[in-house]
Amino acid sequence: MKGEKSKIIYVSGHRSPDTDSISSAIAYANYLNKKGKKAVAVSPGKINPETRFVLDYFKVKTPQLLLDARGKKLILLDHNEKTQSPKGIEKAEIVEVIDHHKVNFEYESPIYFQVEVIGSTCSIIAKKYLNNRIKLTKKIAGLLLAGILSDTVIFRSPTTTKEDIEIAKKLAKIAEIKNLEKFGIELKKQKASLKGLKAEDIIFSDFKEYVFGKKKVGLGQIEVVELDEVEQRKKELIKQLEKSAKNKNYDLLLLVATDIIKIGSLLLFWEKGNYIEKAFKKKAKNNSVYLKGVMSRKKQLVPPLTKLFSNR
Ligand SMILES: [Mn+2]
Repeated sequence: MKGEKSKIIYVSGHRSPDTDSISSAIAYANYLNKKGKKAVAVSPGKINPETRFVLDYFKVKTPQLLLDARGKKLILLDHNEKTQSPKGIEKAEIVEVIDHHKVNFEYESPIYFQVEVIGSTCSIIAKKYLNNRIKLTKKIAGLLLAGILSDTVIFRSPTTTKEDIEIAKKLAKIAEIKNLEKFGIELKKQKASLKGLKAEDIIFSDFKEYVFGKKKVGLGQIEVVELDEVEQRKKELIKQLEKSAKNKNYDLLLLVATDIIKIGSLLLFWEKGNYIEKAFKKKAKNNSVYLKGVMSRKKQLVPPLTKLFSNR
């Protein structure tokens, strides 16, 4: 490695990047720059329509793609499971992790590792600015605010904490966003339409993979303002889940369609065993089940599955 270039720290969120991942990466790279460190925000995949809207809204440049992390120095944000990291992570140097998900991380040397029980990674990054009195520009405040609203589903998700709301209010002042609910719905609507999207794109647009013992589980989530479009394409989506599960060797593959207005989720799935009914203690029909009040993958969907598979 030649001199200066190898010292750059790449700040990256998870694959199938969402607004929390992209916004926190841009804001944290900027924070490190302010502290005199060479850091640059990257995206390990295509920017989704919601994040595109946010970047355009606050006139922020799209981070460059990082498709191969091999040999690079990395800070991981908004995830800590290697299956969700940029490709090539096994051959990268990880220097820090900042996250708000369950921990499933191992590394050969000590690193900075910060996980908080909070609604978004953007909330953690915003606190760093506020606590260290680093000036928040309108752009950075706007990005961080969007990340909080997106991840907490405009404070509706059970992952939302008092702190998230307090921080969001401070950021909104700086970002000059007067109506958080209105801005949040506008942002959430960007991803909501399934028109023109292939079943496969719908399943994998916001997708996370988990390994529970020997079981491989994939969980895609979409947020909608009504479930009609999903209901209409149910058969097609389940067929695709089966196809993808067999191709990619999943024991359980799920698409969770979350209605952010009614607050509940329709689960469509393909499974090798009878997992869903057991995990959620609810009768399923034709590879689908509706769970009232459920909207958080990390707090309401992953824990019952983790429990089920660890009891086997
Ligand atoms: Mn997040």
